[in-house]
Amino acid sequence: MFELLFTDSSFIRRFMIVRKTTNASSTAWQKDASGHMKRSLTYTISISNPLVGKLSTATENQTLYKESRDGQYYLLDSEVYTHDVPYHDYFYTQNRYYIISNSKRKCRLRVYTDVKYKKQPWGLVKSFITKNSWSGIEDYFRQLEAELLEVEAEMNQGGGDTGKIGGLRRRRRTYSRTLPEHMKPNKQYGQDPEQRRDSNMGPIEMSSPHGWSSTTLVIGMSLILLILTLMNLGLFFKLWAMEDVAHHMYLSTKQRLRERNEARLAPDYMPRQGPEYQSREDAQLLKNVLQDSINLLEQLRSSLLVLHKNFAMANRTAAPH
Ligand code: HC3
Repeated sequence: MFELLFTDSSFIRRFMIVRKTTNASSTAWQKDASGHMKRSLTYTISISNPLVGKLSTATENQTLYKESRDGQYYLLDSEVYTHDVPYHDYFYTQNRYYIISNSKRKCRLRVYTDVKYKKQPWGLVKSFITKNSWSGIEDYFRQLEAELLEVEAEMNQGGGDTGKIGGLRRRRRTYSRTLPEHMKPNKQYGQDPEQRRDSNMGPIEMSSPHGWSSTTLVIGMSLILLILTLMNLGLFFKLWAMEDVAHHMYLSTKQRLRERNEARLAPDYMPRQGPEYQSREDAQLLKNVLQDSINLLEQLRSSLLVLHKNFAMANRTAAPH
């Protein structure tokens, strides 16, 4: 297994062709000062995610720990840096490969993967990176698993030459695989990964680090969004009503002004109001207009405060925990 995955084997070359990985080159395994073996690879990966460019160069630094025992167990860490994807300067991927020999002809491979952050991005960006990285990583390891199973089938048929594909059909077998917490199968599919695979249930149910399934999260967020929408609708009607009030105010002020002008232009035989009375009436009119404006502004202020609160709530909901 170590040779298949971590040397220039015909398996890994074939796998690179399947993954449309090109321009691969690697340094030789070399012991470092602390006694671990190191090598680094560079290659160009092709990406099927429509949100990302089609190609990206990548550097992979691999460390084979000195605690490894040839033919018995291997502990290997690899850090993968993808250079030409969005937000590439924020993250890298850490893979830990564990190979343990079960018997002379059998071994178990475990892979642990984590998306590591070099600097902390804004909440939404972080969830975008995590989501898209995980889907690419999952896709890669599913394919690696399928190819390894194919090689195993070839070997069991007596071929033993891991370099040839030989037109074999994939044989399904029971196998176990340890998924990281956030990828563990949902109970409704049963605990056996094979069962889930055969039931052809579509995408695997993911759960958050807090143990909530993605469905629960989606339902929760939809509810919050619904409440926010209702609150915004309320706000919309309130503003509408305010516009109505403003219109009435405008009409009544206009009416009052018209009445006052009519009174001024009234014929001489009609009793006239003295200048003192008129200025008192003007002041009263102005006072009314000012009071109405103050009321309107206060209503506007409270509505804007509600809107501000809604935005803050929406931001908190959108940011991942
Ligand atoms: C999915 C991935 C590119 C492929 C990387 C591979 C599968 C390459 C071969 C290595 O042996 C294993 C490996 C580890 C990490 C994988 C990368 C993680 C993230 C990257 C995506 C294309 C990045 C998309 C994230 C985005 C959209 C924010 O840029």
